[in-house]
Amino acid sequence: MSDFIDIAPEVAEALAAGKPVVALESTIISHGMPYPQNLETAQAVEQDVRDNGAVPATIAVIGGRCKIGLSPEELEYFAKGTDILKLSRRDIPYCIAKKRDGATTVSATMILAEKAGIRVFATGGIGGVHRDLAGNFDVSADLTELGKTSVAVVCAGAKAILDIPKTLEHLETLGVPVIAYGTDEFPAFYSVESGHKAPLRLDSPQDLAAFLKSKWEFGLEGGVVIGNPPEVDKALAREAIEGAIEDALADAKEQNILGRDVTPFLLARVTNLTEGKSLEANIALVRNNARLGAKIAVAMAG
Ligand code: PSU
Ligand code: MN
Repeated sequence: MSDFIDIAPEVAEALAAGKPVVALESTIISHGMPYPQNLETAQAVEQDVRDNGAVPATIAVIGGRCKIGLSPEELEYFAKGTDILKLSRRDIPYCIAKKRDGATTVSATMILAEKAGIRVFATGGIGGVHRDLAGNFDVSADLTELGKTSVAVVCAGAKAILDIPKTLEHLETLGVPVIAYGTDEFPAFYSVESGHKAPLRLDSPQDLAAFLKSKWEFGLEGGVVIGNPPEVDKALAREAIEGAIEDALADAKEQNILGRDVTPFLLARVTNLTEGKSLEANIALVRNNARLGAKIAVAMAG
């Protein structure tokens, strides 16, 4: 294993024994949710993975060391941190060289999961093509990573703040399979429906596991997006959230928020505008994805 990576003992043992492991990201904790909800969510998500038969491996960089699996103390340290870098692929070497703390986004988590031998990763929603693409040229590094790194990302679709059809088009160009789980529609993060059909549909963790094995055993490298709709009673109606999203986007433009700051700004602003309702939905969907991720990892190990 690489000199830059520390694998937690429990994770290393599970991997060596071919037991199911699910990777979890850390940007959700440091930049996606406020304290203390971020810590409570990170702990609950790990428990959800365990309850469904897999070992959780939360991924982050601490003091320049890439950690696959965090101790309870490390998780708490991370959730309380105020000087944590947000890492996509481009930022990893800086964080290592400067011995900084860094939270891994979907792209960075996929890279580290693949290096550790973890194939299934659960998160909230992937990044994608931002709205007003012509005005800002903002396309998440998550998409490029999905095009080349062989990890399945279980998510509630792409974040609702994005341009969903353009995100789906870009994933098609990159050769990334996008599968809706148990539904025809690509989910829209807070909401069950996006108004856009997913290119593929599968209905069981076993079918998803068979799909992943076929892709990778055939030598087709790259990621897979598994769009898991949020639970109906915990999801928000699209019409209910769209107003808050549009207001948050207008605020970001007015305050000239750019680059890596855009997504954390929008998520926090939407939470504010919905008086916490969007945060509640976000927590529920991350947990829902962790449960499905564990079931897929179990099916792959079987
Ligand atoms: N899912 C959530 N909350 C988040 C994210 C995902 O529920 O904060 C993070 C992921 O780390 C994802 C990132 O990679 O948002 C996208 O950031 P950007 O748009 O800057 O690429
Ligand atoms: Mn961006």
